[in-house]
Amino acid sequence: MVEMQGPSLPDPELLKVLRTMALGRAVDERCMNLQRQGRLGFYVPLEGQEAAQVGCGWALEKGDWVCPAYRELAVALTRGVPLPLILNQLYGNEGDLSKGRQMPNHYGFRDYRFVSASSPIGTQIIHAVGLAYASRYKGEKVVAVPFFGDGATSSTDFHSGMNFAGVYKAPVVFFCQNNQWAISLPREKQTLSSTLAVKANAYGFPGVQIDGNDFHSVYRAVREARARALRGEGPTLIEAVTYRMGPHSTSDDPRRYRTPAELAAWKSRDPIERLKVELVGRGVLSEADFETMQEEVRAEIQSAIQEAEKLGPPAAPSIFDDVWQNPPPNLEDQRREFEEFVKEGVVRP
Ligand SMILES: Cc1ncc(C[n+]2csc(CCOP(=O)(O)OP(=O)(O)O)c2C)c(N)n1
Ligand SMILES: [Mg+2]
Repeated sequence: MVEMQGPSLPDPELLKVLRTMALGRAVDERCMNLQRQGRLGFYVPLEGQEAAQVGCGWALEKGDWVCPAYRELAVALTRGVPLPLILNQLYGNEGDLSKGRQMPNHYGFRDYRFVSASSPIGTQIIHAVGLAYASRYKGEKVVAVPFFGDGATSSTDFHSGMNFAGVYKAPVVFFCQNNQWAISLPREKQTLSSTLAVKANAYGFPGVQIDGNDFHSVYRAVREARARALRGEGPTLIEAVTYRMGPHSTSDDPRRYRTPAELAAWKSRDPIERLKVELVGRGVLSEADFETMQEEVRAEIQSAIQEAEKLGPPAAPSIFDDVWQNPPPNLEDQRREFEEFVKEGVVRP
């Protein structure tokens, strides 16, 4: 594992990093509870992966493409996606850009080059490779970053994407969060490879394994991979070693497949605590300052939730939108018929 020492950014910026990580964690806690209360249908937590997600997001530039899986909420926050927009998608309300048609967590934010989340494992990897190849063809100085897990390294799309990007030197930063589990399947049973990073050797470009719970290591590794890609030297695979502290999603119970001792061992390597302790140690932040930061973050979330819950569902006839640029006559007929039903009160507006 590559060890990188010392702060990567000036302290005022590290405070913003810590706040973003704390925001990600607090959104997670609230959303898990909202789902248990029946106010959200489903949620995918990221707890434990804050340094990996914020570290990678922080190292990217505005024009870079992000191709996430379903767990990358803290990456969206780091890219500057407003929290209310994220919450509106989780609620599937009338403020949701995808008009309630996607599962919670499967958002996309065009203005932030945050591509719609991929649920079929690994598909976003080849999307990113295509985006990177096309961007270079158009002369844009940007990279594309697929985010994927340890489990996704067994997908066919991982191999196709890695091979194509290697051969064509596409400006891709393959960002793998090895969080040790693919739902209930542990990393050891996923592959016999000694590391996931070593898989890059087969495709002829560098693979680097880093401490994914250390913000500085992640930030530096991504900056370096990004610069290399833009110099025309090709892709890099980064394996950020981290841990999924929560369940896979609100639909499973991790106590059925992993031990409390394992969880405790990883909790002692909590990425937020680690950055906080460093900043407190250097006198940049006090414990009281951190508590204030937490309160601010909680208040921000509370007000965004209140706003999201005020919004109703998307207008029912909007199901006819966005599929055809010029809808065929039979669909126009159906829309008119449907609008009549709405007027008569047969279906809700
Ligand atoms: C092609 C495909 N096969 C199976 C699934 C079911 N599935 C959903 S998440 C998941 C595990 C993915 O693990 P990993 O890539 O490590 O990502 P993580 O969830 O740990 O972030 C599986 C098998 C799926 N979504 N798509
Ligand atoms: Mg995993």
